Amino acid sequence: MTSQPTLSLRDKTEMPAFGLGTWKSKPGEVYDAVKVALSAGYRHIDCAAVYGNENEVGQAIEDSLNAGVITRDELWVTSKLWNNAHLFDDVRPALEQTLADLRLDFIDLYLIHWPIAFRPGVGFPAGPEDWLTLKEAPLEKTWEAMIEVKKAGLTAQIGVSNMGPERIELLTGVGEAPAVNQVESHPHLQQRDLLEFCSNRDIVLTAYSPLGSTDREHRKDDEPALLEHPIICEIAEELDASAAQILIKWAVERGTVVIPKSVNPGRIEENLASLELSLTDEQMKAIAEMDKGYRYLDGEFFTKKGSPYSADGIWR
Ligand code: NDP
Ligand code: 1BO
Repeated sequence: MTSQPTLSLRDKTEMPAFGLGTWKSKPGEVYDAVKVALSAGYRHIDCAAVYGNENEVGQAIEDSLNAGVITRDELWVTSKLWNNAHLFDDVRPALEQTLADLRLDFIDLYLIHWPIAFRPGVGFPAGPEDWLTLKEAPLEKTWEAMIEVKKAGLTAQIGVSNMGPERIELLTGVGEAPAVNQVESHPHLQQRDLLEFCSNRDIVLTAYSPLGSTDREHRKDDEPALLEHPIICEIAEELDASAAQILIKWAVERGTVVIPKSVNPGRIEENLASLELSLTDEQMKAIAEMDKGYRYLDGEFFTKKGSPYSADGIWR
């Protein structure tokens, strides 16, 4: 079985550096995907309440635990607080719902999903009245509640997602620095400054959409195809590997956690096998040249007419 690299968190907990993404994995597909992944050797599943599939993910985890495929100690489960539960009193119930869906007593990591707030009960805003500003739902209060759920043992670690240095400093000032920051990262968005900022503060960076998030709705016609990029394809040929495997191994080599999504059994195994590859310094250098600050997820869902948020303001 492929050996699993880990990254050390500030408290010396080892976090598996490779996991399975579950955004857009449909109910009806995600149960099998998680079971196949855990049987193949995956040790980390990335979830979120808003993905609408935690119940099925939980069923697959429970069945895999009961079948002895893995033990709870070997498994890392991340989930995320949705934007409609940022008010202090809403954080714990949101995590309790996630725990019930995942059929777990605790998760390994709970993240604030976005620095964006909606009114309680709103899945996605339909009008201006559905949003809360960060004055109305301050991230510091949300973070205080995250610290409380950690103290209560509902999650072993707490962290953030889609946040930049200004917000990380703000939350750190509340009393505890995030353990992890989960952000988009791949060769076209290498996040070098943010990676350095996080590593100087013992914050692990998790790279989402490492393959370019090709199954998203509302893709732009002109978005770059990472999986077809000539540099990636050339390295893939040199190593007798696939383009996806090069992208995944690159992310691990540069010291990030990476969580490619797949519901296809062959690709689930292929992605895990990327951990066995070795990229040379020249290959790493060639990929380093591909950075162009390109975001596949540019925050457009949160900056529509009536929203108090702006695209530039999200990543601060
Ligand atoms: P990815 O970059 O992981 O791309 C997923 C797409 O790649 C799917 O279409 C998948 O298809 C395809 N794919 C998977 N493996 C291969 C392969 N070996 N060869 C070719 N195609 C492949 O996109 P995501 O945006 O889903 O990001 C990964 C995960 O990161 C998410 O699922 C989620 O868990 C997390 N995330 C977190 C966000 C946040 O705000 N914190 C935002 C976005 C993502 P198929 O399934 O058919 O194999
Ligand atoms: C709204 C998109 C969330 C993906 O994690």
